[in-house]
Amino acid sequence: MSPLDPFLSEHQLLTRRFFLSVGAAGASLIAAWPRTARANELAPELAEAIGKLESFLTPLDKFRDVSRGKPLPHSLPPEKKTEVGLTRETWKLEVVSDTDKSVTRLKKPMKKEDGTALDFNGLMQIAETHAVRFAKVMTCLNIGCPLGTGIWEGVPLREIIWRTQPVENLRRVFYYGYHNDDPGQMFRSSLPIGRVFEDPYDLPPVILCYKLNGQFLSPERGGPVRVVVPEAYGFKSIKWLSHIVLTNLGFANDTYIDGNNDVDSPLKTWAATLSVPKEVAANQPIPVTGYAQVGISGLSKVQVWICPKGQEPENDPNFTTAKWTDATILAPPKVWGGDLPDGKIPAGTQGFEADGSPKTWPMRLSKIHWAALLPGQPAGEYTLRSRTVDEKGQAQPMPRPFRKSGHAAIEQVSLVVK
Ligand SMILES: Nc1nc2c(c(=O)[nH]1)N[C@H]1C(S)=C(S)[C@@H](COP(=O)(O)O)O[C@H]1N2
Ligand SMILES: [Mo]
Repeated sequence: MSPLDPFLSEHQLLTRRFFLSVGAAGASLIAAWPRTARANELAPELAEAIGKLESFLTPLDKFRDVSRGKPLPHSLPPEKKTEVGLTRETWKLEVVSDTDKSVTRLKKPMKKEDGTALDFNGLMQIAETHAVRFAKVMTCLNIGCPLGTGIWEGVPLREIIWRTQPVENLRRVFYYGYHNDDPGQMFRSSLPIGRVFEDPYDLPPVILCYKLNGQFLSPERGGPVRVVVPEAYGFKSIKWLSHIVLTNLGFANDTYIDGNNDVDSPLKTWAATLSVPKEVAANQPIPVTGYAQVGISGLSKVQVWICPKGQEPENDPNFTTAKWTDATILAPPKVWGGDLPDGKIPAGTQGFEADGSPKTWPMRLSKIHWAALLPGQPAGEYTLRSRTVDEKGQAQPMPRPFRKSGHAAIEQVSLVVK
């Protein structure tokens, strides 16, 4: 088998799936297609673009890295990793109260000095009965574009917190990871305790994560153990976790609060293109593909709009009066990618049936793909835009348009028709 084989078969499946799904779901799209296209047939140029799409789950070496620290903790030599607890054999987690500033009482704190810190074996013992898995796209609030989609596995953080037997005066969880023992390098985050104790709106729990796509978490992704907050931007998912501090302080102490960021912002729904021809012949249909991040408000539609350059409607910054047309949201893939062992969605992954098919689609907190074949245009310069409409009918960039709570601006791409 050549290294390309899995890649090709995955794309063929994806393409075939699109052929099958397009008949009913894409009826409105087909109306806009050239007359030569029959209802259950795809224009070859669109089939080709769909065939080249990335997989739903990101291969482990394709995740993008957003790490601070000098040196980067994941780049330390093996001896140093062993020494500072960045291996599964030497990892230790302290869970203590913020004794200086508040009066949170823990009957059983977990501390290195008295030998009660949690180690990896201890975590695995809890995992035997409490492990959870869910799909999530990791997105940096500052960078905007998704860094990768994975199935993250871990133990709910509340399982560890309850073992410390907190008694009262507990309002927030502060947490941080290894930072070269230099306070200036500490990367911190925090959550209200209520979010950790209970999962609102059918969200998965906040976890102490030790596996990604069925394999132990690599140093780059924050191994041995990182926090993963399902609905949050990346900065809440602290890597190389070493300390949890339970506090009665009532405010966020996240590193990301510096830089004017909105640290309480959950993932937004928005779309972007992946392939748009730079130049097309006049009156030839235009194949376009893209992705959408499915935020907390879900996704009902992806829409596209091609506009002659400079002909945008006036006094309508969000283009709400433009002639948007629906793109086709691609059906769930048969092959998920992401280097999953045996290519299978791990058993018991939240949001998936026992046979590995998704319970809902498009899946919330993930990244899905879409395609459209736009009708041909006369020669000229154009701007192509794509946008999402969420399950509540809110079109991008609404309902939360400001940049510092995460990217949601409507993307624009230039296109020349010759
Ligand atoms: N300890 C630590 N955790 C961290 C960071 C960091 O620099 N140090 N970066 C955060 C930011 S800003 C993001 S967006 C995500 C990125 O996760 P990734 O590198 O696995 O893609 O990790 C977060 N966790
Ligand atoms: Mo980030």
